[in-house]
This record gives sequence, structure tokens and C-alpha cells, in this order.
Amino acid sequence: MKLHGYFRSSASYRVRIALNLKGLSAEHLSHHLRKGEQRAPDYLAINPQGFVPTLQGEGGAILTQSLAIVEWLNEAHPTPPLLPTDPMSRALVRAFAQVVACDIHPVQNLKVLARLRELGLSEEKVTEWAAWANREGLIACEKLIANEAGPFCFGDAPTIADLCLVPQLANARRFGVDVAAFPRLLKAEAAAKALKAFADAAPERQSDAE
Ligand SMILES: N[C@@H](CCC(=O)N[C@@H](CS)C(=O)NCC(=O)O)C(=O)O
Repeated sequence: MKLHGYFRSSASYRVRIALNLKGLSAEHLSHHLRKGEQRAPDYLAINPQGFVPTLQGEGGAILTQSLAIVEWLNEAHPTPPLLPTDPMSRALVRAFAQVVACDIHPVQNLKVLARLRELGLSEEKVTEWAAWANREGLIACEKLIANEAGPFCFGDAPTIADLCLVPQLANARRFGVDVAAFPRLLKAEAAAKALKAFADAAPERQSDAE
């Protein structure tokens, strides 16, 4: 398999964690987002949105959208499972993951922040926007798992929720959010980061890290 990504991309980070948890290897192909390499014509041919990640899977299939990739990996390689078994618990995990992947991340990604600059927002206001988006979403995430014993987001093993949370907390810190306000999220993050699969997927451990 080939994973098209970028060390600092939180959506790529989700897929790197999933691959590691499943014990799968992939060739990592870096696209420098700040240099705009995600918009090169040959890359747009495989990912028309100009986003990373893209996974070129077994048999050459091209998969986009990190959560779709992670769900495919989980179905094609069921062990260890990244979702609980009963339907209600699966829905709760997916809901948490979607707060991050559908409601926080998209409004603070590079393309959106670049557009805000084009529309005249100062660098300070752009950072304020990104911090706001992260803080608002993480407040909800904290509440969603407040009554979950953990130590992971849901239970004693990582799920898709943790795959989304850990990269998003990294983004939140980059935008200056005081994450100490989220003790339950930090508990899940600590449990996750203690696992080699998460540690090896960290941005600073990637070969394209700057
Ligand atoms: N929903 C997509 C989001 C992908 C995405 O936004 N990727 C970012 C990096 S984390 C990207 O490629 N940004 C490039 C840009 O904004 O131009 C997914 O989960 O795969």
C-alpha cells in the first residue's frame, strides 16, 4: 500500500495510527502542503479534492477521506477492532469521531485558513478563528465522554474516536488552545500516546518532519 500524506496533516495522522494498530505497513509519500504540492495535476488525478491522505490500497484501489480509509482498514483487517461490537456503542464512537472530523477539522484546515487570509483577515484573526473552532468542538468532545471510564475515549482499547482525538489535540495546541481545560480528553490522549502505534504515527516521527 501507499499512503499519500504529510507529517503535520492530522487527517493523515489518523490513517497512520490505524495502519500501525493493524500492524500494516505502507510506503509513505509526502506532499508538502505549504508548498501546494497537493494541488499538482498528477495528485489531483487520484484525489480530486487536493487533500491528503489518499491510500492506494491492496490491488491498486484508490481511497480518499481518512474516515472512509480507516473504516475500510478496519473491515479488511478486523484485528484489533477499532469499533465496539454492539450497534449503539459503534454509533457513539462514530459520533465522537465525526465531531472532530466533520465539525472541527474542516473549518480549520489549511485551505479554509488560506481563504480567510485572502478575504482580508489578519494572521491574528485567522489563528483566533482556528482556536475557536478547536475549542468549541473539544468542549463538546469532553462532555461526550465525561461519563466514560476509559482510559481511552470509549473503554480500555483505542477506537476510531481516539484516532481522531489525538491528532486534533495536536492541532488545538498549535493554535494556542489551553487543552488543560479538557481533563477527560487528556486522559484518553495519554493512554493512546503510551501505545507504540500512536507514538510511531506522531508528526515529529515522520521522515518528512521539519
Ligand atoms: N475530510 C478529509 C480532510 C482532508 C484534509 O483536510 N486534509 C488536509 C490536511 S489535514 C489537507 O490536505 N489540506 C490541504 C489544503 O487545505 O490545501 C479527510 O478526512 O481526509
